[in-house]
Amino acid sequence: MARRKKIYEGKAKILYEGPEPGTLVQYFKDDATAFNAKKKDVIDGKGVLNNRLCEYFMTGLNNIGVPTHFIRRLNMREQLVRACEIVPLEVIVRNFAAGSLSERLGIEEGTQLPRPIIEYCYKDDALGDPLVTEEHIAAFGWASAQDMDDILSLALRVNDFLAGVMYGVGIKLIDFKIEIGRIYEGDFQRLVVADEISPDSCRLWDIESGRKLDKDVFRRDLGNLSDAYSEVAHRLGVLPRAQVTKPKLIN
Ligand code: AIR
Ligand code: ASP
Repeated sequence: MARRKKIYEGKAKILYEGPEPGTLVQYFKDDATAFNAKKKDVIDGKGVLNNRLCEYFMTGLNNIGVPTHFIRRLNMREQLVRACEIVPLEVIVRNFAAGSLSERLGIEEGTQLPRPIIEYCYKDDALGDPLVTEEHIAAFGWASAQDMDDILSLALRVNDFLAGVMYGVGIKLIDFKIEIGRIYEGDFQRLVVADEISPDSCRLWDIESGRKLDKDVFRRDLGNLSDAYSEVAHRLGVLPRAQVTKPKLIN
């Protein structure tokens, strides 16, 4: 069997050449990293959960008219996506203070923000993905003014969609990160939501208890990460609840 061509390997995913031109296969690994990969572990089943959850969110976005790179899920760990050129920015949307915003501005985690706050980080692992402003983005040509308008509108639509879906299952969307891809169609380019949307890239708190159901469980050693992700998947109906079958006594 011919070995398929690896296009790129990141911390949590691998991209392989797809079956047709303009497509890629996105493979979800079980690896978890945090703090720019200073903390690492392998979490059994994380890749499978993220593949399913990402499929769920991307399909929903496609269905409501928010363009994404997602085509279809192929198997437990892989999905077929459209090849795109990734804009070198991490686009973060925050509804409640947490993480680096709380640290930077001294705002208690969980504080509701007056409006969604959008932040941009320059995607560069060696630099630790530093926060940048639109001045940097324009000056260094990472995205045009028109791109930035489109990116803002995509980010806010994703926020409304995700916050609503999560609210429906008793989860508060604190913040999330997306990446944006460019797809060229003849003389035109289109911006689409790319990479992944999963509990690795969001902060999700149970509304009732405040329990964290996202990667902070791993970052802050708060318990079992795949239990947290499974809880999100079960609530969304992405995975059936495991049948708790007690051993049968045969006598
Ligand atoms: N994020 C940022 N870089 C990688 C990821 N996954 C996500 C975090 C969090 C949001 O962006 O998971 O949901 C904001 O992160 P922070 O650390 O800036 O507070
Ligand atoms: N995934 C990134 C890293 O490995 C950022 C994070 O989630 O903390 O550092």
